[in-house]
Amino acid sequence: MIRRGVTRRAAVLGALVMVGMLSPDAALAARYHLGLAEGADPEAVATAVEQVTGNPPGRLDALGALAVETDERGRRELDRIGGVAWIERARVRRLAFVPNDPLATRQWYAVANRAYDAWATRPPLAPVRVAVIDSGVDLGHPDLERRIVLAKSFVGGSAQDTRGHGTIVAGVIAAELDNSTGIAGLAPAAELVVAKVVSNAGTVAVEAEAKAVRWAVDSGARVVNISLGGLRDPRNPDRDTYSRLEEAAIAYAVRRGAVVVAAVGNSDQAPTEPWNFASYPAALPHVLGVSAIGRNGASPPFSNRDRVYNDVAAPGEDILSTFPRSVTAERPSCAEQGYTPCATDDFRPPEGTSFAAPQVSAVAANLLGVRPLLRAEQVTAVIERSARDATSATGCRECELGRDRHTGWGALDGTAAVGALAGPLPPRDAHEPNDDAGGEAYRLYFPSGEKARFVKASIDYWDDQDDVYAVYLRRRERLFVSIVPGIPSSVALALWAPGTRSVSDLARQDLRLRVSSRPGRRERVAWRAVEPGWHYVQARLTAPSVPPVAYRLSIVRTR
Ligand SMILES: [Ca+2]
Ligand SMILES: [Ca+2]
Ligand SMILES: [Ca+2]
Ligand SMILES: [Ca+2]
Repeated sequence: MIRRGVTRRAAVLGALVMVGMLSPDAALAARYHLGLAEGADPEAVATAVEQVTGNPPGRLDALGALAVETDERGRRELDRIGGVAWIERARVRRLAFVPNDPLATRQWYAVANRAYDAWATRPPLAPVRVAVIDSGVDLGHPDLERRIVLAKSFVGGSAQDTRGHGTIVAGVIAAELDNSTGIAGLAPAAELVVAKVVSNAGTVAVEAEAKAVRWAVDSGARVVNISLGGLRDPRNPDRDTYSRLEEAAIAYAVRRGAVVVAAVGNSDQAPTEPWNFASYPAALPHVLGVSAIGRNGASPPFSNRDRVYNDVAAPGEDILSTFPRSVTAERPSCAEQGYTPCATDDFRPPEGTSFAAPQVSAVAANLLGVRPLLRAEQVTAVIERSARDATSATGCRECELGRDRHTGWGALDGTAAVGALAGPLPPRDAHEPNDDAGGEAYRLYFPSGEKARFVKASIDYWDDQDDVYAVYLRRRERLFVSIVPGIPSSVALALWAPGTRSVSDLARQDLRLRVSSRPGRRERVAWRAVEPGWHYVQARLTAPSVPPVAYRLSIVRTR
């Protein structure tokens, strides 16, 4: 269970922001405001303004100003009029969507990640099911009750939350917005699929987690939030908690098109702080790994670092959210019953990567709410690549320019993510997960009489480094494979023999039959089968590329 005990109390933040919007510059005629100089006669100035512009100005007497519509030439004439202290183009301001929930002004994280700025009013979004794989949820909570579509316990009993962790996560994503109650969740159209996997002892069995992920995806979840995990330590296998069962559950979710979001974990579970490796399942391919960022833009020492699996950072301190009412009732003198200001000591205030992850899940749900046909890898790439780079200039002293191990691509930006949908979308890949040989590879069948097959797909250095395709060859059959990346990038091809179990098995590199070696845009391999069977074609991105790399693979089989 990812969770941190802390003592610092939530601070109060001011009102949500306003977004300044300039009226379009292109218009020939525009509206201007003129300030009257001290002692100037408003009547005389108004007459002069009308003479040069041809339009009678409006009088903003109480403000000592006039308003007039004129073109570029009239605008220049206004400069010559005596008695005018200043002239400015009339500005139009628009309120960012401001929820009426009374505790919303204290949700500093919603301001920091620009959760509502994309919209001037409550946005029309398609409903999106979001799974919360956690300690359950306070099912009757007035801010959550109507947002829960399904709830199931995988540890016996009901999915009712008695610990608080899951109710905090659920509130960040989906607390009822604009209901004049409590807080405002960040995903207005999210429907919660609640899976309780934390036992009464506070532990999480991987089996329960794996079953829950599968159930949630089968129940229609398009986003799966996993704010829990196990230690990763590539230098010490005894300590490393990698699980094939967990990997299979994540692969199942990816195959079914779900966006899997997981906390990279906190160092309170690690031997040292800071800890240099993201936890599982964040450290699995295709999972969007989320770290924490502080109010000052720094990377808190508790937030695990990782060169590969830390994808994005979101606020991870003072996360005001919902909390089980049965637990807050133990502090009857506390005013905010059902919310974290009345939580147990462990969660007052909530802190940790556990509560950063649901902010990312909420943005994923919003993106799918705007564009339900987006694929999971597109949602992931949009969130990552629209993040605001964290650097020493933004308050993170240790953060390098560009992607770094503290914050991944940087700080979550909900408004930039939604805005990115207006531009070219990241490439799709309909064959995932296909990250290894054996059963994981995508089998390419050739229609009868066809010699060639073409595949359009994509790879990403951090989330999806390998695509593996299985091709059946009869004895002495020839195979020609070529790959052309859509952008200049380091893509390599390898061909593996039948019986290969894993393309990353260093002990069995003898099974690797061919590696492309031709430098340039197109990589090729050719082979004549010695033995019949399923051969594996591996496409690998061997060096970082900022955008994900789309590619075209052609596979030709001849006698
Ligand atoms: Ca950075
Ligand atoms: Ca791929
Ligand atoms: Ca990842
Ligand atoms: Ca892949």
